[in-house]
Amino acid sequence: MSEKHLQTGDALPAFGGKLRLFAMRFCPYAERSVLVLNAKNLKYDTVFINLDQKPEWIYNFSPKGTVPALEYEEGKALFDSNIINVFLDEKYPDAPLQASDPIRRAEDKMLVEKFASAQSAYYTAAFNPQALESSMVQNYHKGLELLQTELQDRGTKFLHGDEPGLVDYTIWPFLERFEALPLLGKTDFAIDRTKYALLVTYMDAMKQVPAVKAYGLPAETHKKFTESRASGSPDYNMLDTSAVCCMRPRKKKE
Ligand SMILES: N[C@@H](CCC(=O)N[C@@H](CS)C(=O)NCC(=O)O)C(=O)O
Repeated sequence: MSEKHLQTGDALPAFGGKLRLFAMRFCPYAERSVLVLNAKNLKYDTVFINLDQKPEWIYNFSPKGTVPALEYEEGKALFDSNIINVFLDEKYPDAPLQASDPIRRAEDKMLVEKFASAQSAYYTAAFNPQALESSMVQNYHKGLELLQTELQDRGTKFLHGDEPGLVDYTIWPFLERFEALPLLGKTDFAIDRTKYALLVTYMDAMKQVPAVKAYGLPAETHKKFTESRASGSPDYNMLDTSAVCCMRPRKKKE
């Protein structure tokens, strides 16, 4: 998979007949959909786009120009990670990722909703640190405590059960990025291994899930991308090896 991000003026690659996800490599919402596609073992293509110089054609798939968007048939697409993921789970029902109990499904959605204030605290800390307020740090820790309590109450390895489900794949991309905050000097956002022992065990288990292993990134990489974005020039192509793969050392002239 090329990690190069296409930009304004770049042509839309030909449709390959598979599901096609429009994404940005460091976008947590796009990661949600990648994880679900991986968890379901679906065949798909990925097109990464530069969100600062968007290719014109992204609006044919996503009216607001946001990622992720999923082209499920040539020229027909869905946008928004939650809409895409529920669609994928319902369209490809083998190994369902949502709870069969409607109440539990609703509880999972409420958990994601309640966790959202920790997500917004993360965004402020990472990209707009001068606007950070102590209430946001509190909201962040409330979010972590909420997850830990939920894991305790549910008594399962993952929030969904013995295997991860939609609720886990929806929340995980943010937990993955939270670990970059202390590396960026935001020590108030560190996830203390003693206070959050159960949550840390859960995070370690998530890192071993094949869908996550195939796409997740280490905190150090998120730190580097965050720094580039916070400085005003996001380095979208920092993982793109296609540019260097074929550069062979030149033969010395005899
Ligand atoms: N609610 C949307 C949010 C998607 C979103 O905000 N994606 C960001 C990248 S992480 C984006 O596309 N930003 C570009 C823009 O807003 O123009 C979802 O869950 O898919």
